[in-house]
Amino acid sequence: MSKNIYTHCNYCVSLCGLEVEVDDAGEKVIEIRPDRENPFSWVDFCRKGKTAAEIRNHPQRITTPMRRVGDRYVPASYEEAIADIAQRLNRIIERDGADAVGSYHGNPLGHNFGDSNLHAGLLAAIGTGNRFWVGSLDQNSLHVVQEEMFGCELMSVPTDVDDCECFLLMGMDPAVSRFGWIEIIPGGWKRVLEARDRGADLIVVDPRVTSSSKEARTHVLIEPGEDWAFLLALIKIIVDEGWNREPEAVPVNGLDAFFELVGEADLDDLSSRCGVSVEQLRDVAERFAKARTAACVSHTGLAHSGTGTVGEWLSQLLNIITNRMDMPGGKRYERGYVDLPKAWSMMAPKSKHRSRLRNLPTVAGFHSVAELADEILTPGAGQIRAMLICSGNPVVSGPDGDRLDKALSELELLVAVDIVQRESHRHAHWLIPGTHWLEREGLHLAFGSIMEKPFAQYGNRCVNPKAGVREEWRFFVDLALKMKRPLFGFRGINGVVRLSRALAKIPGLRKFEFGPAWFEWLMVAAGRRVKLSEVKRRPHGYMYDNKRYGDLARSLRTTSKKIECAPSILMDECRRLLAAPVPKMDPEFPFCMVSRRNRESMNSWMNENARLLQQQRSNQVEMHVEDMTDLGLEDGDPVRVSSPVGSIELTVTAGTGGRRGIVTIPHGWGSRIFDVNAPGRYSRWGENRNRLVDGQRIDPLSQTPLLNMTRVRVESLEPAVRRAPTRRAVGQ
Ligand SMILES: Nc1nc2c(c(=O)[nH]1)N[C@H]1C(S)=C(S)[C@@H](COP(=O)(O)OP(=O)(O)OC[C@H]3O[C@@H](n4cnc5c(=O)[nH]c(N)nc54)[C@H](O)[C@@H]3O)O[C@H]1N2
Ligand SMILES: Nc1nc2c(c(=O)[nH]1)N[C@H]1C(S)=C(S)[C@@H](COP(=O)(O)OP(=O)(O)OC[C@H]3O[C@@H](n4cnc5c(=O)[nH]c(N)nc54)[C@H](O)[C@@H]3O)O[C@H]1N2
Ligand code: SF4
Ligand SMILES: [Mo]
Repeated sequence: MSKNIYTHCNYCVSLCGLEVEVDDAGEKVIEIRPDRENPFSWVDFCRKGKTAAEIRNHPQRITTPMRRVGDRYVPASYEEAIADIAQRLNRIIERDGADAVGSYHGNPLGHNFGDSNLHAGLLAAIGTGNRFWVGSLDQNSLHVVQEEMFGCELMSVPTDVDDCECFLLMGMDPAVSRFGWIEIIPGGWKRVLEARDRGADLIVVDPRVTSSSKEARTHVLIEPGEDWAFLLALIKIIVDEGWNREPEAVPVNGLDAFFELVGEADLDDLSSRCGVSVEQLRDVAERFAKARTAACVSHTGLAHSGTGTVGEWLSQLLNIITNRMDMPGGKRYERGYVDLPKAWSMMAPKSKHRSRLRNLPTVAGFHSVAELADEILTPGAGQIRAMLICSGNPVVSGPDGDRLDKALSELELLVAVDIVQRESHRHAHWLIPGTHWLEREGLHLAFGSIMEKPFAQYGNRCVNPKAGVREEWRFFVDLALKMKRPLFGFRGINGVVRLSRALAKIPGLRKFEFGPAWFEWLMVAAGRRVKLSEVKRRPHGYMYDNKRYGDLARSLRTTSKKIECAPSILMDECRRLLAAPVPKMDPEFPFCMVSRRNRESMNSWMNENARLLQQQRSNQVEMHVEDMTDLGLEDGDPVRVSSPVGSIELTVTAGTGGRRGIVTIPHGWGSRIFDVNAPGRYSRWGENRNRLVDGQRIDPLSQTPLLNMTRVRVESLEPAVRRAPTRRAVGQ
């Protein structure tokens, strides 16, 4: 017998509603289907969601804590693991201070509020300022801009897709990656295409031809890294022509100072920087400004380009000066059902911590992965000696992985919490099992406030965790208790946790045990918009209100209570870019390497699933066909791609077009998965292109490494060293 459980997929922020058929015992997933009764979020359903149980049943899955003994791992109990880790961490803290314990967490942790909240509680208990996170490889530019303009790092304005009549999509490929970023727009791309079919204008700005750009009315083939110049040019044209409009829904400060800066810019200069003719700039500016409704949307293509923070700021300003902010069909703020700024200030408290070596501040409470290797490798007071890596793979997803790998190998203690042992965990002294979202339940309290509609869905547990595996949050809490350091740094809280655990042993009181449910109950009640019981009562999801406009003005957290249009750090950086000479081509490294995603893999962690077949062809170097001809290359030829920091070998293929001089290699490949039961045995797919990325080059404001702007050389491999294209490597 089987039963259906309704939940949502947790791989990407499309959060597709799912109908999961499981056996009666709750042990086995029989089939995963889209939940067509979900009123909002199932239409993106893809094979990653369909095959989710395969990751849960991964043959290399870690199902018990594993301790490294020599070159092998031996199983241990949680009690042994926690006692040993607590003792070693306390010893390091007593000897070298709390900053000697570092932490990195990756993307999947952010998909579970309970785990990420109590992970934050553990870090506060440890008291370290050396916190690193995936945001520095992803959305930091948005956090910087939101903090400066709205007064809160997480106050995001999703795109109001259904009413939009002119989309200007920059640095995103939603046909592949779906529409989400720090905006959750389930079915977003399909809804953009529907709007286009009803007559909406669709402009895509990307240096490559993509599945998304092929659907656009206009594809702007921009010079990578120059989106800021493109946006400033559009703004200049709009202001000069008088097409700008007073923002109706939001109070603003500093527009005059910003317009002064716009006046300093020269249109021809901006046009040559971004490689877009003045004629095309005028055309796009006019279409955007004159459309009844419009939205400029910028995503990771900008964030990874070195100038993404200024680009993101100008993208918000383009929306503001054309009256698209918190207006129908523009960008709309959804307050959600909890007070996110308050929750965020608890999870990522404003930190005055500065990095020891480069003296950089934190962004959203965390330092940049670009600094991590140096902070581990450089001796001196404050050197990181122990690391906790939770659901992340920074050796592959971040820059200069070889150096980070070396750094991780020199730690006194490395603890990895993950489903499997990947590249970043290979030197781990302890491997702690992670759970799969099919095995967890919970309401993501932060997602409601970046959702494009007032929608909430409780994630129901579909199957039991693998025997003996504890949810991550339990490990974080247990570790803080064992270390005798107060969770969240709140004195007395550990006693409350213990008391609740003792009470939970009494029949009928189990549900009162301390855990994520406490936060769900408290924060939803404090938000006073929905009742938790009502959300839980609707397993297909709950559209709890109608869309409304005007909340942004009421929610701004700047001192002036207005949107700050001319923050000094952004004005200064923009002026610096304007004054800087146009970057020259380096004859030794004449190509610019950018990234793209694959429909059927998820960053570095799904390219081993044999059922997701497309990936087997995808880890190739894509080049413009004319560039290939110049180098005497043919489709399928093996090539070496080198940058100043490394080189990799792959086969080449003719891309679909786009700007000449661009080399595209998807990220996320080349991560080994180790077999914890067979020392040294691993499997690996493809090559890690981020080995070519220099960790020293960062966007100065967001501290995001230039994952997209790597200067590379491409050489044909001599027939003597030709080898079969990398498919699957299995090693000892
Ligand atoms: N060149 C280039 N590099 C990029 C990008 C790019 O576009 N180009 N994109 C960047 C972006 S946007 C991101 S978000 C980062 C991602 O960077 P990371 O988050 O560091 O890396 P992931 O590849 O997502 O690795 C996630 C890890 O979490 C584990 N995991 C999955 N689910 C769970 C779970 O439920 N519990 C636990 N404990 N572990 C789990 C997986 O096994 C995997 O090891 O990569 C960045 N790197
Ligand atoms: N299938 C799948 N879906 C995913 C993910 C995945 O790994 N696989 N990852 C998820 C995550 S964590 C994230 S953050 C989102 C990211 O989602 P998106 O932000 O849409 O990321 P990409 O699909 O990599 O698209 C980035 C685009 O930017 C372009 N680009 C590169 N450099 C520049 C530049 O300088 N300027 C401009 N204008 N464009 C540039 C690239 O050519 C590429 O087409 O996707 C999510 N969805
Ligand atoms: S991975 Fe696929 S099924 Fe899962 S949320 Fe994203 S689009 Fe939906
Ligand atoms: Mo991401």
